[in-house]
Amino acid sequence: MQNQLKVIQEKVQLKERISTDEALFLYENAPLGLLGSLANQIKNQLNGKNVYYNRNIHIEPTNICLYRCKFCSFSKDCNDPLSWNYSHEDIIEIVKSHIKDKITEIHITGGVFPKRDVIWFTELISKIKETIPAVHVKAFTAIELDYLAKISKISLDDCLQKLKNAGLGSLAGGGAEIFDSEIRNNLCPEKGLAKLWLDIHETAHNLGIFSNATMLYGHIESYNHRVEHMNELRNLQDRTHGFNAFIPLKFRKQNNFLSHLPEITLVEDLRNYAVARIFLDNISHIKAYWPMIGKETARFALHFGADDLDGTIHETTKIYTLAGSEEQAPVMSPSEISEIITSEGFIPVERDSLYNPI
Ligand code: V47
Ligand code: SF4
Repeated sequence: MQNQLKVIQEKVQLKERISTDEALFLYENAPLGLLGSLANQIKNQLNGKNVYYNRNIHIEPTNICLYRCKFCSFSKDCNDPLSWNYSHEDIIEIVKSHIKDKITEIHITGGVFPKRDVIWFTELISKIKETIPAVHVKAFTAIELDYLAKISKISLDDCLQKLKNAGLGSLAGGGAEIFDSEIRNNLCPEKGLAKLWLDIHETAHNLGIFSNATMLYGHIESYNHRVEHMNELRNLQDRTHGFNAFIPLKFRKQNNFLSHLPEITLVEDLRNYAVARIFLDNISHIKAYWPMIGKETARFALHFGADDLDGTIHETTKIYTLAGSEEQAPVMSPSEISEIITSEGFIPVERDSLYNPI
């Protein structure tokens, strides 16, 4: 075992890629301290002491969703008193209320709504860009896009091109969950096979639209499923170089069909950040998404490979508050984020959505 760890350590030193077997070996056998030190080495090679954040809000146009993923605490039927469904005007009001916060990014994801086509979304994006011309619109999971193209009766290429022309800047990383077909079929059969998610991101990258990649972990999957998932992402990134960041999303258990499962420990979260940083040698940024894991875990993650904390949020997302995150009203000012980063020994860098320093 010591020998295999040494081989991996040498590979990291020489900036060589580790194999899927080696990633699995790290998950199963490497001590936490060693994982942190290897992940830090790679983080330093890629980003130095920089830790990135941005000024952003999330808009969730609706929580009405046709699908019922087992891990989801967000989706509702249209007659549920807890459902919402914003109009363009509602959304533009939200956008206007955050002009004073100097936001540079608006992240838009929501349920798979039965009756909203590409015209509704192109008009929405155009109105947002009229309100704040310089803002970057990062929107849609691949799953939303697939449905949008289908109900609009156009090809995915055409759908993406129309959204890009309206001002779409990049795609959100959600909907990836776990690519293994058995697990995927068990958790979220309506989302289709992994190939669909991967093909949509590849199409977007080929049209010059960057995107993020996620992995939902800590539920019924094995280490091997996580490695296979990240391997698919690494292979696609080799072809397109279109992923900006990888975001591990920790399964939170409240108010969903998997509430009987325990949530995994902080140590497991940190091991996961570290293995991701070591394995995904071609994705520059690993995001510790603080509204989901909480500020304290996000702090720790900075020592296990994460170099991005996402943004200021301004209490605009409900996906994780409904699922039981520590952050029931997520908002951080730029100075609070900077203070966290500085107190952990790193350099805060405000970024735009493509990781250019502002
Ligand atoms: O696909 C849903 C996850 C995703 C739960 O691109 C859950 O910067 C944990 O796309 N426990 C949607 N996770 C969110 C998303 C996202 C979030 C932050 C940043 C970015 C980005 C994208 O949320 C879903 C699913 O994987 N999710 N329910 C839950 N109970
Ligand atoms: Fe709908 Fe997304 Fe929730 Fe699945 S995860 S039920 S697609 S809102």
